[in-house]
Amino acid sequence: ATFYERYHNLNDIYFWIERIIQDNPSKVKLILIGSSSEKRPLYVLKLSLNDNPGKKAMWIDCGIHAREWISPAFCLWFVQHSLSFYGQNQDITFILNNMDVYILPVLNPDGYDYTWTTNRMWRKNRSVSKSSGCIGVDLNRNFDANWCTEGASNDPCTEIYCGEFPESEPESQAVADFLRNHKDEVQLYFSIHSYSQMLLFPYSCSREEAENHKDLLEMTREAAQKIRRYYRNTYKYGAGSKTIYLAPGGSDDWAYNLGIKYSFTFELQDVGQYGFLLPPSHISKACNEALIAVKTIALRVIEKT
Ligand code: 0X9
Ligand code: ZN
Repeated sequence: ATFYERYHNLNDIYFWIERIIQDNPSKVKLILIGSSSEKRPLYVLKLSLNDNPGKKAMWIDCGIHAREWISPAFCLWFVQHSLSFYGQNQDITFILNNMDVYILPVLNPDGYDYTWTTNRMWRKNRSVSKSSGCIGVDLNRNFDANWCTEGASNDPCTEIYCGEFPESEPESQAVADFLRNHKDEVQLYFSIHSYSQMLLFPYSCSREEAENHKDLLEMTREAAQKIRRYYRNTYKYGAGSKTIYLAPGGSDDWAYNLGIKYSFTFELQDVGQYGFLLPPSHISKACNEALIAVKTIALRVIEKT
């Protein structure tokens, strides 16, 4: 198996980032957007393969939930694919000629490291709640989108703890600050999770329909169809609240309300056989499925704008 067909611990991912920057200095820039609650750096890679003036951008974050290892693996896969196939593959070339890509490979480094050293099933970040002594905020309940209503918990000892206030956590604050500062540039937002094989879009924080619901539905329908056709696998698609469950404070809904009208959460493989413990032998197919979905949607967004 190649490097990209294995899972990597946090240190190896930091080394990988360094190597990617060194080997591709004109194509990839390193941006430090903040640090985690245990003071680890939060690095974003900016892929800019073409200097078209006024180019727009897409954002992809991975690893917001610590135990969803296929997610950081996808971010690495995406970077590798972009750098290897720009100028070779028609779709990725067209996409990168029209968009820069901001990639955050591990949004929750403290939690990710903890799943490698101590508890494989950890989900949240690693900040300590003063009142209870319990550890961790669910970073995908900590954004300012109907924060801490039904589908989140204000009990620090639960897996879906929303935090003390919106953006109370340095990880969610760093992402929110970066996107606020780049909101005129970023047109398309992806957050990568596992598992359950779903292509989701706003809203998850309420049962309301997004203003461009029909567009989003059509884009995810087409992406799911491509996955079925090319990889013989089934992904559900639809608004989060109806397709998975009501869950407020998520990054996708927050980004949508900021004005990023093409905002998606992908749940990658599988549907529960291995769950979060997806074997490394499945990485390649899982990532290629997600890749074709990202490409399909990016092409549609470029077409519309
Ligand atoms: O509950 C979540 O945060 C996501 N599912 S997971 O099993 N990976 O934890 C779904 C997120 C969907 N989007 C929002 N809730 N905003
Ligand atoms: Zn998740």
